Formats: sequence, C-alpha cells, structure tokens
Amino acid sequence: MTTYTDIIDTICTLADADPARPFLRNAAGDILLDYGQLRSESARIAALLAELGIQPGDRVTAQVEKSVPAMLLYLGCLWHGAVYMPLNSGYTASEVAWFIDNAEPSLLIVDPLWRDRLDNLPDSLRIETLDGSGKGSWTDLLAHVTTTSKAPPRHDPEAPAAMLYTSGTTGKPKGAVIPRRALSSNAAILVDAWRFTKDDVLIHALPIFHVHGLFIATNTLISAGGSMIFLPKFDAAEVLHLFPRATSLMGVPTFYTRLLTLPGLTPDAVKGMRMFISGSAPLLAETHRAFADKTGHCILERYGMTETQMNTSNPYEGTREPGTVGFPLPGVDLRITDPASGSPLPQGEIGMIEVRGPNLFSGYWRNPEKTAEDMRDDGFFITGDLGMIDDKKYVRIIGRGKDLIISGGFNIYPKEIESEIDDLPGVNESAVIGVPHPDFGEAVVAVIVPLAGVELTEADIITGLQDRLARFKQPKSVQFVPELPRNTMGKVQKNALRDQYRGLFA
Ligand code: MLC
Ligand code: AMP
Repeated sequence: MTTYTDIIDTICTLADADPARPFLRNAAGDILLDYGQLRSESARIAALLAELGIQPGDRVTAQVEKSVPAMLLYLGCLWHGAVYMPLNSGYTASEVAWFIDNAEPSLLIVDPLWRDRLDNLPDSLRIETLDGSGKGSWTDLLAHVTTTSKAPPRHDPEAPAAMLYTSGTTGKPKGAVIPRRALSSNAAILVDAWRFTKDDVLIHALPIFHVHGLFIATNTLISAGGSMIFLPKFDAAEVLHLFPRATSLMGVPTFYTRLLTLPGLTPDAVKGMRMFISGSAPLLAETHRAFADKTGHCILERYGMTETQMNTSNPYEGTREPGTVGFPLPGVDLRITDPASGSPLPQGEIGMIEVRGPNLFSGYWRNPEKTAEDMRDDGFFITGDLGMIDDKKYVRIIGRGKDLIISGGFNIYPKEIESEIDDLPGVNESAVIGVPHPDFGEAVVAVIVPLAGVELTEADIITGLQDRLARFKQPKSVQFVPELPRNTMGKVQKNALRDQYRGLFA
C-alpha cells in the first residue's frame, strides 16, 4: 500500500525549507500565519494539551467561530495525537450536550458567549473559551506555553485524527472516526488531481467544522505548500472582489448561485483564477452552464462525504461534464450495486454507490453494529447515495437511498426534525421533506397534522423548535394538513409531498 506523508510532517518540512512562506492571509492581504508559525503554533498547542493531561486518542471538542486559532486547534490536536471533534457553531445547547454525552471528550473549547447557556455537562469535562477574534481562556492558557523546537511524535497512520458526526436515518448522529491516513492520502491525491502548487492561493470561505473546509481545503493547500485567503464566512461580493488575488475557490453550489447574481461576474473578474471547485451538494447543470457562459470557466464538480472524504472528481484536463461528479480518484475503487442484494450492477444501471480506498474512515464511534452494516467484507463502504456510471464512464449521482436533505451544503436528517416537531404541543404527526430552493438548493419543509381540534400556526412551530434545533435545520416553511398521504403499507409517501410542495420557493 502507498504510504503518504503525514500532514504534520509536511508542515515541518515546509517550515524548515521556507518558514516565512505565507499560509494564511486576510481579505486585506496581511499575512495571518506563515509556515514557520504554522509549525510553532501547532507544537505549542500540542504542548498545552499534554500539560493539561490530554492523552493521544482523547477527544477535544470545539464549538467555536471560524478563526485562525480555531484552525490551529485542529493542527495542534493532529500534532499531539488528540482526536479533533469540531461541532457546527449553530448547534443549540441541547444539541451540544448530546454530542458531549456521546463522545466523552476530555476538553471542550467553546465561544465565551455560548459558555453560560451550556448545562448538563459532566463535572469532569474541562471547558475553555475562544471567541471569533481569538480571545478567551484558551488563548490565555496558551500564552504561558513557550515555543518548542521538539520534533512531532511519530504517529501511526491508522491512529484516529478526528471525529465528525454525521446523522443517520434513525435520527441520532454517529461519530465517523477519521484516521490520519485518510487525511494525508486524500490531500496528496487532490494536490495531484487538481494540480495545486505552492503558487496557489485558495479563497477559503467555508466553515471549518466539516470535512470540506477543514480537510479538503486546508490539508490540500498545506500539502501543496500553497496559501489561503481566510474569510470568516462566504460573502459573494467580497469573494468576487478577491478573485484578482487568488487562483482557486472551493465552495458549495450556493456559493456559485450567489456569485451568478452579481453583475460584476465577468471573464475579466476571474482572469487570474485557474479553478472553481464545487461539492457537498449537487451542482445543477444549469448553474454549471450559466457560470461557464459568464466567466469562461467550467466548474469542477467532485463528490465526497464525511466517512470517505473525496471519492470522485471531474477531470482537471478533459471535459468537466455538467450533472456528473466525474471519475473515481486515483486509489479509489467505486462500484454500483443492487441496493437489495449488494451484487454489482452493469454500467448504465442505477444502484448504490460503494467506494473503497485509503480515503475511508475507520468506523463509527462505539458503534460496531452500524460500522458492520455499512461496510462490505471486501472493504467497500456503502455510501447511501444512488448513482450510475454513464456511457462515458462519468459517475452520476441520481438520488439518495437515505432520507436526507442537503441545504446549502449542510446535511439535515428529516427524522431528527420530525421527532422534535412531534414532541411539540398540539402536534399529531409530521413529515419533513426537502424541496427545491433557489439559494440553498433544497429547503426544509415541515408538513404537520395537528391534533384534532387544535389550531397551530407556523410561528408556534418555529418558536417551539428555537432551543431544540440549530437555525439551519429549522423549517423554511410549515404546512398544515388534515392527514399525511400513505401507501397501502401505511408508510408516509414523501414523494407525493415533495411533488405537492415542489413549487413553494420557485
Ligand atoms: C444559513 N442558514 C441556512 C444555511 N446557512 N439555512 C439552511 N441551510 C443552510 N446551509 C440560515 C441562517 O441561519 C439564516 O437563518 C438564514 O438561513 C439565512 O442565512 P444566510 O446569511 O443567507 O446564510 P449564510 O450565512 O450566508 O450561509 C449560507 C452558506 C452556508 C451556504 C454560505 O450555509 C455555508 O457556508 N454552507 C457550507 C456548508 C459546508 O461547508 N458543507 C460541507 C459539508 S462536508 P435566519 O432565520 O437566522 O435568518 C460534505 C462532504 C463533501 O458535505 O462532499 O464536501
Ligand atoms: P456529509 O455527510 O456532510 O459528508 O455529506 C455527504 C453527502 O453529500 C454525500 O453522501 C452526498 O449525498 C452529498 N454530496 C457530496 N458531494 C456531492 C455532489 N457533488 N453531488 C451530489 N451530492 C453530493
């Protein structure tokens, strides 16, 4: 099996060769972090973790705003061998409490604003704070740690590097344990596939609590020795303005639909850019074409997931086929199987996408049953995505075998929302569906049957969900119906509901 250089070793090599090489800049062009600081700060954080008694393998949970110290926290954990566990900054206190209970971390780092609303946390959990500007008790502790020139420890490539939660059709999220080998192999493969070099400047406008912004963007740019313009969040006008200083952008489809609304998006505005990458959700063929018409650039669409990082990509050279996710990346095996029997299907037939390669996770946290359910004996992972390989060998994602809504690149599991809605007073039952949305791709719609004689309003539902669900999961529309459509087996026909409400946001 090919061996890949650990991300931390790559940082050390680059820092030795050229410590002043910029790694992160802000929108104004100031250098926020060079490769020398990337190494020394990661080492300092690792030293602090050791001082606090955090052992390799312990979970370090962070629910913080995007900032340079937040990114360094990930790399400090990687240096030390702690398992980095980022949480969406939009999660409510009750959602966070669930993750803490499940993951049993040794350390929680949280924004000071959210610190006080967290309750029901174990007394043994150490809690530190870090805000979006880099201030907090974590930074105060770090200030006392001196710079060390110690080399990083040798890590087993199979050791866990991170744990990211993905939800399941049963409602409760599962922790995907991601080994170091998955990070280093995927980064090395993507540098090659997408031709990243030390001269690249990536606009980084994604959140850093998901694989796209945290691993795909960051690890790939580190592995290339390139740099990033590090933005707190995506703002289409700001990003357009930054194109002349950059070479590449990674984004979810919403980035591209929002950029397309700007009159300034012209071939001239993007003339220094060499590549626009899209993923995490389906990019409509019409968005691909509209972007090519306006800029002369064909967006490069790729397909990945938390458990596997990147699986396929449209080619850097060659045709980037709209509506497809390209070919399996080098080292990744991909097959289409019959969802019922698991037998491989011939080219052209629609079935379950299964993948195998060094990019795969190690398993679900403390959930061997679910891991066994999703892994075949021959090492293939069952993605839950339905697809086919077309006559030109491009992989096409046709739908999902899992009941999942992807809104602006965030995954939302209807079951979780239905459970919360069903608990609200006056609700008899509910069905949550995703319907087309011009900005987010899909939007959450709740279809609710009130209890007999009860009058409910949309505001009752949204207010009821306020403290239970992060904003991005809350319905963008609530519909009340006397009953839900069911088939003869009594199962709710979500397809019928999706058809009925398809035009809600048109
Ligand atoms: C924000 N809101 C969303 C939302 N983002 N609602 C649904 N879906 C989303 N994705 C809510 C806000 O809370 C707000 O609610 C309202 O919608 C409008 O917000 P906004 O200001 O327009 O949103 P913005 O902050 O601009 O964020 C939109 C976005 C962001 C698309 C830029 O969501 C984003 O960066 N998404 C990227 C997600 C990502 O990184 N996915 C990668 C997963 S990894 P209100 O009511 O308060 O006004 C993965 C694997 C792979 O999937 O293959 O990569
Ligand atoms: P996550 O669990 O957040 O990692 O999301 C992974 C899921 O996002 C995949 O299983 C797919 O359903 C979806 N996804 C990622 N990239 C694409 C893409 N390019 N086209 C369609 N769906 C995608």
